Amino acid sequence: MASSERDGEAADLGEVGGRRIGRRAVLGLFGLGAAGVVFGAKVQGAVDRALRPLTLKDRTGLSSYLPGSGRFRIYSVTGSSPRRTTDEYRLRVDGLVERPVELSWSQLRTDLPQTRMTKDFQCVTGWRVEEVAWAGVRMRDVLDHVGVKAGATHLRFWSFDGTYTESLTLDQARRPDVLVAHEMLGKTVTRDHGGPVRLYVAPMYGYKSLKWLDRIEVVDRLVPGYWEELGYDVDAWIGRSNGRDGADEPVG
Ligand SMILES: Nc1nc2c(c(=O)[nH]1)N[C@H]1C(S)=C(S)[C@@H](COP(=O)(O)O)O[C@H]1N2
Ligand SMILES: [Mo]
Repeated sequence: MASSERDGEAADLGEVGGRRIGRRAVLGLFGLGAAGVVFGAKVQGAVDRALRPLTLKDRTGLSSYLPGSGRFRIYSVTGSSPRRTTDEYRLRVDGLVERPVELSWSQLRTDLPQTRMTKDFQCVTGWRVEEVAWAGVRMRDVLDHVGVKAGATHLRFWSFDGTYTESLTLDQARRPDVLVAHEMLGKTVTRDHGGPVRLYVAPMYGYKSLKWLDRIEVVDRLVPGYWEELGYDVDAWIGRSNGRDGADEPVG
């Protein structure tokens, strides 16, 4: 329970094309320190409310290093970015399926229907990047490819960072805006952003969008993911979970 192990969405590896600021620094700004981590969502809500005037100001460019600046922060709970080339890459899909597979990069791009969408990305800590271009395969097309067996209820996702995990219900996973993404921001998902293949769960906070996707396991029970074990909501609907954004904001 050391606070350093629970330091928000650590480690923050910095920003793309912007100034680097750690979550610790943001919390420190408001004198919350590790309390923001221990009390999780409630304190985070207070942090976000406190940040709101600053985020508004941010639109004028006066404080572009604060959350809300429209830039991605690069997160990795392991503190590093694992490397896998597109040639080496395999996506394992197994568990309660008719035809377990290991999909290569090219199979993922040619054997399965391809989808593109442009949608926002929002981290539960308050930063948001609007109109991000994504391309990949809908999760439901992956599921149809392998054939889900009766009795299956949930999916588990594993990262090849060896640590991060996530979960979705089958119903959530079958939404048209849940993607096994191989392109982000107009090119192959970069290593720092979780390439070559990551999840993009559009209607939920960023922590559901697991990076460095290694394996999808179809199961018959909920197994909470990495952050969920530390208190984040399993159902991470934007605007409806973790006490943020007001409860009645539309999802999606
Ligand atoms: N493997 C892995 N996936 C992860 C994370 C992580 O630390 N490790 N962080 C999550 C969180 S909290 C967010 S907001 C997004 C951030 O994506 P980015 O690093 O591409 O900005 O990745 C999510 N997926
Ligand atoms: Mo996040």
